[in-house]
Amino acid sequence: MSTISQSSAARQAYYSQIAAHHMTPLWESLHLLVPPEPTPQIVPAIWHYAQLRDLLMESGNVISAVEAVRRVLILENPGIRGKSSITSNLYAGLQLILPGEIAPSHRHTQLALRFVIEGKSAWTAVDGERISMAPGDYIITPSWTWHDHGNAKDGEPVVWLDGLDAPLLLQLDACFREDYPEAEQPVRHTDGYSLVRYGYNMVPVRHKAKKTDSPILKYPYERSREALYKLHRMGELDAWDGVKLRYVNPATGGYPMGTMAPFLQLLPKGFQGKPYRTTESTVFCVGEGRGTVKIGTQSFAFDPHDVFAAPSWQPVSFESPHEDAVLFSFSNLPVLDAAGLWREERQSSKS
Ligand code: GTQ
Repeated sequence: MSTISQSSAARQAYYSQIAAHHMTPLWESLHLLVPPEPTPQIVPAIWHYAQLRDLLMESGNVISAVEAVRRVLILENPGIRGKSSITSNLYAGLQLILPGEIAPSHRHTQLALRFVIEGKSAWTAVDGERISMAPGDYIITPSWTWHDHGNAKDGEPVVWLDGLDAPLLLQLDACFREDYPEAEQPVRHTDGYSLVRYGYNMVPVRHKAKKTDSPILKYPYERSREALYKLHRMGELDAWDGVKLRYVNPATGGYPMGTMAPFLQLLPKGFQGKPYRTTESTVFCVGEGRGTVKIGTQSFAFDPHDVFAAPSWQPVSFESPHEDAVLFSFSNLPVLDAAGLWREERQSSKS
């Protein structure tokens, strides 16, 4: 057999010929298409809330909630600016709602989570339930449910972190949206309804579990935090995670949302975590406390309400030398899990 090796000029001529037919040679990009391990374009990044808060508040003078529909500053990963993405397939933004404002009702196939950062006077209405928001609460807006947000006239500015699967759904060409004819949807249930029905290890007798989307719409911070602290007092401490729990759909035991998995973890004072890496892309938001996170080769000091992003397969480790820290996080784990693509490596030595 003879080996064929054309000059590069001849090859380029050939590539131009096939390009005219919308074709391209795999052999020029095989290494990119089928890499030996993940090659995320996103980079480890942190947004320091203390540095951003004034700018975020200023957005309240720039535009009203009604005109904006959602007054949100999108956190864009520096590795992929212009894509409205904090990781390859997750969206995150800081939403501000001022006293007396309504963010009008709509629904979309993208599902959203909220992690409340500051202020207590706002609510979100989801699927007929009016849900009050307090710092640290994790709130779900399931796919295709009407939702509008409001804030009391005599309230205070309220800020929360939005997490959406928007980049993934855009990639899948599966995005739909509808606007509700009124600013607010009718409220059928008061605050806490879904939590009472599903949050006590019982479910309504005729309940049929949906595969995705938890029937609990709000997981109050008090309860989630209490679980971590109680476990810690009972001696629980993982060398990588501290005390970490994942939020659950109580009716299935599975993820509370189809595409995003949320977590809460306690890093007790003095914690020096070992490094781990997973194929998840993860967004963290600091609920309380201070510490340091190492992501890949970068080290970031974090303070309350900071948001940071960890790319797939880069080692992550935490330290909280001076005080307890509580971190909320969400990742694309359910998608990886469904496709059998989740991998994890827990390194046994300190970084
Ligand atoms: O609150 O419905 O950050 O539709 C982006 C899109 C929030 C919302 C965002 C949205 C919302």
